[in-house]
Amino acid sequence: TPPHSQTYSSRLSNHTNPAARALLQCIERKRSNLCVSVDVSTKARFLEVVDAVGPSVCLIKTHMDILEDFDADLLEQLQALSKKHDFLIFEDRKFADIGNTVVLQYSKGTQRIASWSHLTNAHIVPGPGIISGLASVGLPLGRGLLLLAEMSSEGTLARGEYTDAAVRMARGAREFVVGFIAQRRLGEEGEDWLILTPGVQLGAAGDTMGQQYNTPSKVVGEGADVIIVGRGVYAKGGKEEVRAEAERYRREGWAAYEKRVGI
Ligand code: 5BU
Repeated sequence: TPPHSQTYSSRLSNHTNPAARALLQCIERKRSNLCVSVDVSTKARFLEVVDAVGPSVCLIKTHMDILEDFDADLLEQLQALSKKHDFLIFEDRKFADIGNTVVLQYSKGTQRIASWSHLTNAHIVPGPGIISGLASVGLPLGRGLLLLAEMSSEGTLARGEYTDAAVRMARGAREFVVGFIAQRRLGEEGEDWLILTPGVQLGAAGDTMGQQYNTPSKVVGEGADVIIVGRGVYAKGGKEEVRAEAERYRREGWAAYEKRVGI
């Protein structure tokens, strides 16, 4: 059976990367294939949203470079919440430089991304050197990488042959590359890649800057293993509303998964 019709737990045996395995296990434990993208710019709001959605998610996606008051304490508190609520962390940094530079960006600077982020992602534009660079930092720490094979935005150039090239590049680094950011299942039948899909919202077609939305049931039906929802969850307002929205997306995403695998 292709990964598309397998349960998350049965797919564990297809994965050796520790971050991929931890994610699959967390998904099953919490019955959640929801990742919330917390794109807010203050520490107080960031921690409020993470604490509110924590019980409903398997993964928190960050853009740590948009925090105005970023500090070491924020990372400590995020890691404490990750233990309290049982979720993994994915820094959506979209690395895009030569190997030597991404090594520095991933391991050093003020954020030391590799030290706290279980998953991160990279563009394939530079060629395979970007993967070997990131792997030299991430593999010893048990981290995993997602390649950007497709994007959700209108007019994206990441399609067709570009997407195929991303899959080929991933095959050359199977230990570290655990899957793709994509809008649908990628790879051949015998391959098991984790597919994480942004551009998900209920009741909106897009925003004013090119974002395009699909529903959880649509993208999970197309092969998404994890749905990534940002404003659909946190734009609603206070902590209780945010908590309720996250739970609504968790239920939708899980129901779509059960339908896909037929359980
Ligand atoms: P939204 O509020 O649900 O639209 O946020 C989507 C998030 O996913 C946001 O952090 C984007 O940077 C991210 N994203 C995306 O929207 N589309 C893509 O193709 C990729 C990332 Br890759």
